[in-house]
Amino acid sequence: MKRIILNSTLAGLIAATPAFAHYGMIIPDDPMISQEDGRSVALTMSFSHPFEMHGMTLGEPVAFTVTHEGNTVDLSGDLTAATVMDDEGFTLNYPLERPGTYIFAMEPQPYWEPAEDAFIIHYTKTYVTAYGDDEGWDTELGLKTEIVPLTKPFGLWEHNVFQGVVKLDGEPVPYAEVEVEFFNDGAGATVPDELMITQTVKADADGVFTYAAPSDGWWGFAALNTADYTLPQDGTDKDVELGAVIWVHFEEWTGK
Ligand SMILES: [Cu+2]
Repeated sequence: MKRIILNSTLAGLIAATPAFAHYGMIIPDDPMISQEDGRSVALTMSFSHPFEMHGMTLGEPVAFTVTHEGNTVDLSGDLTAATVMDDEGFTLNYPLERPGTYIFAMEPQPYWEPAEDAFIIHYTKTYVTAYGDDEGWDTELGLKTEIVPLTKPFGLWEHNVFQGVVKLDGEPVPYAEVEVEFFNDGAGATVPDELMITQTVKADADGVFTYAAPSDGWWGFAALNTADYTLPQDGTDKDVELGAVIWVHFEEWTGK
């Protein structure tokens, strides 16, 4: 009897877990630009399944901004349409005129996902530091939903932990669920089980989560909450999944 109950519970869990997690993505060619690296950063934007390297369609974003020293500028008119992971995305070459941390953030159009019977909006961001100045690394942008870094979101070694606070409407979200996935770009990573493509951690009572990256590369963190509003699809009101996504690069350990 016990075994049957366990089995049906497992079946329910498997059915409820999407095989592939979607991620809004902003990937810089380099998160730490030094004088020798040049004077700009090249960004690639997509809506994808990062581990499988499978693209979905990213429409023209509602907003694409850069924030530096407290000033936020809209760059959505500067994006160039591009094919990313065989689907529609964007690129941007952005000149870094001064030292400090530049935070790039994207609000995409709501994405209708029939498989989840819901819309998805991933508020996506990443942090880039220029010319050896990390000032502003802990900047909170005040997005609808946002992961605010407690760990400096660049200059991390592989195996380091990354910590952040999940916020929704400016308030920490207790026990928020955070999905974690590796951008398998050229890494050729494989998994022993599909369940390991996306890992999940929960925030604590203060909305703080912790994750240790097993390798260098880009890691995406997506905190998912259901919006307090709906959007119409085919004449019906549908739920909206709000994702707070941050992309963090971990560096290869170059010690012994
Ligand atoms: Cu998808």
